[in-house]
Amino acid sequence: MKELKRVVAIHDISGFGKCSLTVALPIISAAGIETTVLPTAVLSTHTGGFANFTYRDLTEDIQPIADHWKSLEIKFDAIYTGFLGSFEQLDLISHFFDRFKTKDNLILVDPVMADNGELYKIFTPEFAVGMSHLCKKADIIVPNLTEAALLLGEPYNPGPYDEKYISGLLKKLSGLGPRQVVLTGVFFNEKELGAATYDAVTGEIAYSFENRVPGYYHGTGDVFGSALLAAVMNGFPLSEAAGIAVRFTTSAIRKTAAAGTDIRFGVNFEQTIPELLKDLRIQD
Ligand code: PXL
Repeated sequence: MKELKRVVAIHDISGFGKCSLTVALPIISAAGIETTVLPTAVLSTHTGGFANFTYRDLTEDIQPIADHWKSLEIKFDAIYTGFLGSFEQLDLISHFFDRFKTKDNLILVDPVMADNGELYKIFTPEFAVGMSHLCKKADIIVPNLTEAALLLGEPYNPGPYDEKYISGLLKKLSGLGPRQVVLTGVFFNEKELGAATYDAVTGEIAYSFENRVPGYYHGTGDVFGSALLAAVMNGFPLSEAAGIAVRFTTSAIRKTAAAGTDIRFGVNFEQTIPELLKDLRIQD
């Protein structure tokens, strides 16, 4: 039996709509990794397309929760952050990193704040600048193309892209601080969509693509990030982990598209978990 690793996932709970913690917790746990959660906010649904969602900001709970864990001497093999509930949480999470970082553990920051060229409604340009500071403390960051532009203070490019543009972005993003960068939403033509990875120490750049499924499906960034972390924690090199996460996310999208589900309801990752476990060689 392999040693049981422990991740802390720091995202919101959107009760309905399958994103953030309702995606990270099942995927990472299914991959054989203990998952502690630190909720940043509680919403009735995610903010992407539903009117009148409820929003309870949990900023005030973060420090006491961290203090309690510290008093219990709890340690994490990885810290995985996503959607943060307020501007103040950027500083609180930065402090959390300082307290819980060890020489062996991994910080993965998904700078969740924007997609399709636009910031999510609840965030401001100042939040994007704050997020670029938080990324300095990460070992791996997982921005999409919109988030990458915001982190770098550059205009958004809707694509299609070429290798020169993508490798330039990867290197600049790593220049913010993280050794490894995974860029999602990369495409060189209209048929394929995937991710690019960069490791600043080895200099390796790699790409993983699958056939594009038309349409925009909600929560796919969180499905991708959770599967990526699950693969990294199971010992896969970053480029292979990205391939596993691209396959898993695309397969979940395909099932959702075939069922004709409302795109706001999230993707069918649940019935795709057996495929992920095969890819991770947890299940034959
Ligand atoms: O999937 C990213 C995400 C997470 N959490 C909340 C969101 C979104 C994207 O819109 O609204 C609350």
